[in-house]
Amino acid sequence: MSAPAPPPAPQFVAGLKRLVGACRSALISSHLPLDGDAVGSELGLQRVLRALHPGKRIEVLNEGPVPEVFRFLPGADEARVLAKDDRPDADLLITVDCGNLDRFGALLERLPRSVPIVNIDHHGSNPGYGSLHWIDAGAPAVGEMILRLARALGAPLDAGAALPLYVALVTDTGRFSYSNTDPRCHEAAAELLRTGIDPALVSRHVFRSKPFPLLRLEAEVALRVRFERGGTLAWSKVLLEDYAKHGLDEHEAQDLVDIPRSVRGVEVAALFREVEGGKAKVSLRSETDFDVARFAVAKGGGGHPRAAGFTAKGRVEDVERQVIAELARAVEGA
Ligand SMILES: [Mn+2]
Repeated sequence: MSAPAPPPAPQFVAGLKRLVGACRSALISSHLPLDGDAVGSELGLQRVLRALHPGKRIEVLNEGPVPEVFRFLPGADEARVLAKDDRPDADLLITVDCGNLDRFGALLERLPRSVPIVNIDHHGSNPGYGSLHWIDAGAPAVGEMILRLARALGAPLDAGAALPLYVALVTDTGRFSYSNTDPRCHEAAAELLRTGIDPALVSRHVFRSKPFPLLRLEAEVALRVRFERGGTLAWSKVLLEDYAKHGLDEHEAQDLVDIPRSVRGVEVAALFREVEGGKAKVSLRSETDFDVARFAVAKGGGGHPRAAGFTAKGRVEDVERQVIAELARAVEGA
């Protein structure tokens, strides 16, 4: 049996009401890369708060643009990108789907330290930063939490809010296929669909609108898949030169870890992504009880037990060799 998802704590709801009520200008933000849950939660929350506080400045601002596949969402065109030397005039910051404040480099430096931060997240590794936080590691997506928050705030739920929240839910659950897909997730989906939004339209925009160069990059990543531990540990990599070669923006290439992960027999998958500054980003996925979040947290990253990541210093080939050796040992010992 699965109990209905609990509402946010009354203290959180009261605190949020007080902060939003008292602020002049609020920012809603998430860190890069912006995935469907980040963008969907931002836009859904913006819609909810604007309905409750008409006339108040409530903006979505990120360090990068909303990815092309999510630009069909209402409000996406209005989302701001933090410009160089931009000092946003805001007195409240709400972060969504951000497990770690360290990943908010530039934006935090541009805001006065006195600006209160509200932290709404579902990463178990979230340390609870900010002046007010609501972390529910059992939530399938932050978008699902925003739905419960809207209910607790007494906000109307229209299709304009439901569409981004549905995108959040459908992307973070891998189209209702990952282990975080539970009854409450489908209950939330049902509630969102009742507003009249079209799930087929979402699928077409989000999952069937790939730029052809991305398909070519995915083919290359598939050819680079390597295995260890009898085919149960699989990984691949993306190099900086790949984006230029295929004429792609780095942010267009997400979820590539699903390529090694999708192979029969794979229990733990990794993707190594070369980034600027002599570093590599490592994405980890687990199909078993092996907790990749624990592994990632030990490396300064974070995530969920079955989906986590971290950034490592060094050449991507060196990071790859070292992390695979460590992963193989960790899986062995688990
Ligand atoms: Mn999420």
